[in-house]
Amino acid sequence: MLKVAEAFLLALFIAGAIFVSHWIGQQAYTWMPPQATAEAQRVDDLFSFLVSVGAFVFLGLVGMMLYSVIFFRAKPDDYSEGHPSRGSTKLELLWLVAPTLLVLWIAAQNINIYRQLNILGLKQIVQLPLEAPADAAPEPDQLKAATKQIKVVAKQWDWTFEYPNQATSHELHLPVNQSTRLDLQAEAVIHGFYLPAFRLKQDMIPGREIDLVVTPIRFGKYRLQDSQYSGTYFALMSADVYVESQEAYKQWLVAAAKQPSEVANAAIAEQQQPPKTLFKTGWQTVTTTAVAKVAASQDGDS
Ligand SMILES: [Cu+2]
Repeated sequence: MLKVAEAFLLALFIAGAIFVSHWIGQQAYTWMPPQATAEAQRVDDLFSFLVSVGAFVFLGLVGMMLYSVIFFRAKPDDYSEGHPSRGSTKLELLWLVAPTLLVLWIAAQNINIYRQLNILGLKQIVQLPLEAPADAAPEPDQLKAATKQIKVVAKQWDWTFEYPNQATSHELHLPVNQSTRLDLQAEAVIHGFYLPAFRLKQDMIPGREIDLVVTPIRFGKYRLQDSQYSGTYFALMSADVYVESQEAYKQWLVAAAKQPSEVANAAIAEQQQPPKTLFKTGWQTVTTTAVAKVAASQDGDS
């Protein structure tokens, strides 16, 4: 009878833990910035899944500890040693198999979401056969034909975006509800393309072109921030990102094509300020790529 009651209590506890950890996983959606891309929805699904799994393991372990403290507490005057339980094959097998299955499940979820995100980084480096077999009907969201391609160049210390109509700008403009392929290129050192609202973060390696497909779904202005320390003016390496209607995007492209690309950016402005130090050391400072280029071109003229 006691065994039945214990089994019932255990089942009740597991059901409760599943319910609570699922609820906590649902809350995880509110911890993130608003989802600005279709990709963000996938990443949030994965994050919510991981939070639920973590919550379930946490509740399970705390539940076991509480159960032991309540039901196996020593009597007030009992100072004897506890029974040294060792060598339980069943327990050791459980402790081996359960976490292994859990980790494999998490890995499978990650690869599944990664495939849907269509980030080519992994394929380029590891050449894993991520493509679905030719005869399999592709899932609608797996085949994201990115019609537009924008070249993103990161250099010390600014972002330059080159658009299909040859316009260049230090702002990233994207049409809403359309997949755009970003061709990420870095000059000189590693930079990181990081947009929290897009839930995308991709390192940019000099000498490598890494594609990133984004499908913005939410109008607005966002902030792109470099996520890899790239030297003196790293903190200033950020850019405005605009998600706008297809019409507005086309109009902006036409206007941008007429605009000469400005050189000035925060790093250059900062670098050109006279040093605010008490003592004039006269020590050389780090020149920004753009200043070096301007200086070189001026030398060429003279
Ligand atoms: Cu950088």
